[in-house]
Amino acid sequence: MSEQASASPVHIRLDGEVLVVTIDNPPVNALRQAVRAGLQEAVERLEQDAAARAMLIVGQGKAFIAGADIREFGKPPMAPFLPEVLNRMEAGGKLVVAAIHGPALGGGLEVAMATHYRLALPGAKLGLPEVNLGLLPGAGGTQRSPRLMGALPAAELMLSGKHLSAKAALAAGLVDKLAEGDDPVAAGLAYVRELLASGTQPRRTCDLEVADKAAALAALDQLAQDTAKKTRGLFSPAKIIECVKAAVQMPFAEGVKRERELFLECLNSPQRAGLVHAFFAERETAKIPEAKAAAPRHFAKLAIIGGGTMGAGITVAALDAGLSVVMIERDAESIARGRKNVEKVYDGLIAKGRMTAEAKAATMARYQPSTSYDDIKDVDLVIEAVFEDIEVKKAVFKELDRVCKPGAVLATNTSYLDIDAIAASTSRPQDVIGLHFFSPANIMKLLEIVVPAKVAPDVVVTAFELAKRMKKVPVRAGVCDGFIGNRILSVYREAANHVLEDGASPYEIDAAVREFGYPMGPFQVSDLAGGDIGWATRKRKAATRDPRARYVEIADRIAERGWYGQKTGRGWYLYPEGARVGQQDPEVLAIVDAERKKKGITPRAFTHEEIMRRYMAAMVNEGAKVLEEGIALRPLDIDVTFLFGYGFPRWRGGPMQWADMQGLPKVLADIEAFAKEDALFWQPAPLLKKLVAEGRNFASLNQRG
Ligand code: T1G
Ligand code: NAD
Repeated sequence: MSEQASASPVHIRLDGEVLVVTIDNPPVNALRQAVRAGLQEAVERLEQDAAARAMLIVGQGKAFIAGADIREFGKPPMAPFLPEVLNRMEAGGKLVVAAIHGPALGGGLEVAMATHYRLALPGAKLGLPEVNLGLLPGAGGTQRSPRLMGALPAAELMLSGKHLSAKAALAAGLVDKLAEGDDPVAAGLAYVRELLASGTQPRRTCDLEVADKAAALAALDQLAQDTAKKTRGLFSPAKIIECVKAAVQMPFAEGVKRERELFLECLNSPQRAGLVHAFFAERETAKIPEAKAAAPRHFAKLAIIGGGTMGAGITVAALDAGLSVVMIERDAESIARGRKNVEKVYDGLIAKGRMTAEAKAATMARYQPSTSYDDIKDVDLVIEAVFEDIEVKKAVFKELDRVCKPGAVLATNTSYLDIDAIAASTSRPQDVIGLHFFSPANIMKLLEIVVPAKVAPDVVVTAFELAKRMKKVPVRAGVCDGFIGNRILSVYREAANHVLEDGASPYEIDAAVREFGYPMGPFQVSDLAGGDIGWATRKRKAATRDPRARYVEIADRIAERGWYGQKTGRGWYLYPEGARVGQQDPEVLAIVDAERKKKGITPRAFTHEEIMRRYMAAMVNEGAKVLEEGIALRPLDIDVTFLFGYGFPRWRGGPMQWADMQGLPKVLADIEAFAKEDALFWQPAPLLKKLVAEGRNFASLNQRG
């Protein structure tokens, strides 16, 4: 293979007159220090080796180069620095070519754009997704991409974080030629020799000019306004546009200097830490203890029991994953409604031009409606989504136990009920597991996989495999009331109720939560999901509620009036003529005042900051209890749950990451201060106190075993 010692993640060898440089840093050829050093060495070799007339860069494995090594961010920077290596490579007198057969992302595409010619194979994916990490391309990407693609297309590529296919990259001007196959070395060498044979000289991207500067600047100004609205609260998007403006207005050398300044601002922004944490956290949740102990069971045919809101959404997610589904409902009328709920999704896609009638027909061919459990004798996996009533669910699981084949996985989509009790209603508790989808189940990425006491490890692993097939983000959860998400939700929701009764209006609280970065506040969410669901939960819990605990009845007063939210035209807000955005309701404020008077509470003012300190303190404190009880494996599992299931602002990384960035002593101090008002509600989690006492943080519990 290489003349160069293979210890290096960069292999350099002369193939005739072409220096072939292979980036070999599994799993995705990230540009860690040794890769940058290897690349620099290759550039020097090209300059000095007379036998080398050109250089070809390729990636080993599935990727070309997936960018900078994200794990290096936040650590002391190490030379050589990518911008300098690329400027030297581009400036050289000999041809440099990149052959791209997989992901060329961020710094990876910056390497390619600094070469003189680019070839793309069918598997190529080109993009500058740094915005997803709170960053911007920091190795010349914001200056070279506008010169190759035009200012606006380049800015849009960087703001979207999207990946372009080989064909789209050719059309966009990012690559010069397409080739077939998946061997970048062979295709690359042929292309280099073609260029050499035609006497082609180096073409330096830095020398290119952005066309029609005035129009470009005007378009960027408009884009800046639109982006500010769309990316509320995000730091790096505006910086990206500023960089592209520099590419239009400044010579290359000055433009990259401006890029570096803005890159460092992004690097030092807390958003980068939050978004990088989210990037790795969502890739860690599937790493569960059971994965080492078992392999998934085979599954191709599913049964979904119940065709309501969740049953239909889960059916669509399964059909979209290429699986076959038998939907079971109680009677002919219900199954007809169930089928309609499924078809409604696809008809919506067809109406938007995102699906063809033929594709719908092919998908629905894998759907079988039924009212007879005998039709599911041969299914591999069942997901129950019937009424949230333990007796109804137990009856269904008894039926499943009677008809399903041995080894079939039996799952329940319950939101709160005791899965150990449901499992115990069968003769095969080892095959029973919780699969808690979120509404709408075909859209929401989160899947809480709830592990009861008697489940077999291969059933847990099968559930994670299903999540992967459905492109869901799985989180392993233990059995308790509400598992990870709904349990923590009920506590910070209660904290919001306390603030409501003590003086803040529901609209102020929602505004504070939106200002924090959420798309909606808790009262808007209640109106969206339906106030009747929360009411049913409160009534179910009434029997076991601690009589000493503070209980705010305002939500009950609203629900008693049948004001459930959007589905009834009013809830906490008014929704005239089916409006989706609510209007403040003076009658609600009157109800709030009346309840305060009943309790003799004199309302006081709350700042947004204080509202959020209580909201987040309740969330983090309950999160710590969920951790110490082993309901969640790691703090990152809680973070991913709230990022993908509860609208937590991604740039804050999740509640536990947020707490670390605040400093746990500060969060604990808040809880202890609030406990002076209500010691029963605000009981600091022992784990939180322990971490503070030991000077540690939640991140220390995320470390791989
Ligand atoms: N750095 C470090 N680790 C990375 C990585 C990276 N850039 N990309 C992926 N990994 C790890 C990941 O954590 C996982 O590890 C394994 O690789 C497989 O990833 C200077 C500043 C390439 C499309 O944003 O989008 O360049 O869990 O599970 O689904 O301007 O990974 O196995 O231990 O995601 O096949 C810009 C990020 C960086 C691309 C492959 N680049 N990566 O997807 O596998 S900033 C990115 C991806 C930058 C410059 C700037 C995807 C992928 P583990 P995976 P996949
Ligand atoms: P739903 O009322 O919309 O649908 C339930 C369906 O189950 C109905 O169509 C009903 O006909 C059917 N059904 C009832 N008994 C049956 C039986 N014995 N056999 C076959 N079908 C039967 O309810 P939903 O909102 O879809 O909730 C279903 C489950 O999902 C509940 O456990 C709920 O807690 C849970 N869940 C709901 C949400 C949500 O946001 N709606 C989110 C996560 C989980």
